[in-house]
Amino acid sequence: MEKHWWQEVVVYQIYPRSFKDSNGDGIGDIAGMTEKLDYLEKLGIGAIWLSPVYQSPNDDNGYDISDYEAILDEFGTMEEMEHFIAEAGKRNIKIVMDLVVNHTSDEHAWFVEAKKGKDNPYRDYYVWADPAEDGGVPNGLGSAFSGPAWEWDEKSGQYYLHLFSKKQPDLNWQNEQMRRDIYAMMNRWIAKGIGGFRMDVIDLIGKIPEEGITGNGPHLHEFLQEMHRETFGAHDLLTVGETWGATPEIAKLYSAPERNELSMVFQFEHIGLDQQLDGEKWDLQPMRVAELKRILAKWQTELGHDGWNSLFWNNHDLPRMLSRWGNDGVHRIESAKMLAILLHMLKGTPYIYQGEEIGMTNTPIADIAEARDIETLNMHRERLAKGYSEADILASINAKGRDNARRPMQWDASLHGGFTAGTPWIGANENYATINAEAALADPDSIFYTYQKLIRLRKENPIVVWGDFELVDTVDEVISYYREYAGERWLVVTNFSDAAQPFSVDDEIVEVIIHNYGMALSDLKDLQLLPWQAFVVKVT
Ligand code: TEU
Ligand code: CA
Repeated sequence: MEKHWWQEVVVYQIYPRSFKDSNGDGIGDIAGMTEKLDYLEKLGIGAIWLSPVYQSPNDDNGYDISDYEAILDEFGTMEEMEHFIAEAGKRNIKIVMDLVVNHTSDEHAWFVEAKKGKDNPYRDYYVWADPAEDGGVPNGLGSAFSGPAWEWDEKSGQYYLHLFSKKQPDLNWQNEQMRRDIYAMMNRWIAKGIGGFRMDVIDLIGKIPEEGITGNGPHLHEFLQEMHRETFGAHDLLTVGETWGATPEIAKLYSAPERNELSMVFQFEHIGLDQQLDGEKWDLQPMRVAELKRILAKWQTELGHDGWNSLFWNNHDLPRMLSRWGNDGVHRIESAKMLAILLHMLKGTPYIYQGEEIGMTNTPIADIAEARDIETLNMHRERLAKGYSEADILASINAKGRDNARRPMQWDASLHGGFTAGTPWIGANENYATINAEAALADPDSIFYTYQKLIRLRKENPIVVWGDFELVDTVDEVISYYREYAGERWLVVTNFSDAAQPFSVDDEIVEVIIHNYGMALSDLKDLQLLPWQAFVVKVT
């Protein structure tokens, strides 16, 4: 398999609204991000996945784009964006833009035109349908943000499709001219020297709404191969598709090199483990570590050779994993380091979400007035109407709400965690007084330096990038595996629990590579692992 730069780097995701505010308006901005490039260079990351910075009414915080080639006023100017790309490049950091082309904002010029009437040239850039026999919505398709996926347009007497908010009308990818306009826009961004694209819900662009098909539609891969040919295929860019429904077999269709589609995909099979099978994300069940182990191992072995894995615990849509499945209380430090070691020693490209590297935690709310995210606000309204108690709804929001990831990045112990000199658009977690980047940098034993070391290990040891994966058979709560490359063999051992766990193998330790508890390790026989203990050893 040909080797690429994006197989060897660690990617850092910035959610710009919450990363760093430079002008005191309480909203993160591009100048603020540029100020923090030295911090990211120190961490050692090789690319930044930048959530949308384009013009948007912010109905879905920028995932509703009204102009793909203008920068959101609150974030700054195109000149500042081009300066950011250049400054990142000086630090060997590539910028991976968020490509949101399953839908636009309803304020995008194309949709403004499309709504003018059925004969408008842009009408067919979107998905329209006549009412059903009873005058209601065309079919049962639902929005991810509650309610039907169809919005009535009085003027034309038709509905338009929106798999997300009604201010996010779905684009019609069957329309070739629309596709060509998207490719032209992508090429203009590529010409600015970006490092690639993260492709928002890209598995939905093959949808056939009249047949109720949304993900993995029949033309999906035809469109991606066309996009590859028409845009990034001529460049060595990182392209990662967000594909909620992917299995390893489907992931090969996206990432097998000979298919000329994408570098890799984000798959979410592990992410669904604490969701009731027949429920929504809000309907919780305990996560079983044995299941997590099985799924991680399956993706390592089934996608390890003819495709490429992305590796992540967190992003802007997910609660913070340290609170979700780790221990954000007495064992916050050890469990954060355990999560990092477990993930970063796997085969694939790891992604760090802003604040994960300093052990930031979820931020519970006591009142829905503290919530900002449209998904949460719509669910709150929908579940109240269905008779759920306020307490149950808030419990679900505190466990799984997206605002948990979107609280201001905690830079220091000053007001609002040093994120802004003004009033933040969303409150900071009060624990910024102790959990912040400044404190992390001053503490050689901090979670930050564990991430920094894991990134350095990846750069200095081919085994981490290219080594084969082999799962070790252990008790359910211990996830342990070998990595092997060119005669070298590393053993990764992690206790994914609050309790002591047994572990024993016959290998001899040649060298301790990393250890979250730090004390000496001399033997691997008949161990009693401490809560959240994690280490990597080179073995004979
Ligand atoms: O997310 C796709 C998506 O399906 C998520 O919204 C997911 O269903 C939900 O967040 C689970 O909590 C992408 C973006 O990452 C997300 O921020 C956008 O809201 C969405 O697409 C629409 O663009
Ligand atoms: Ca600002």
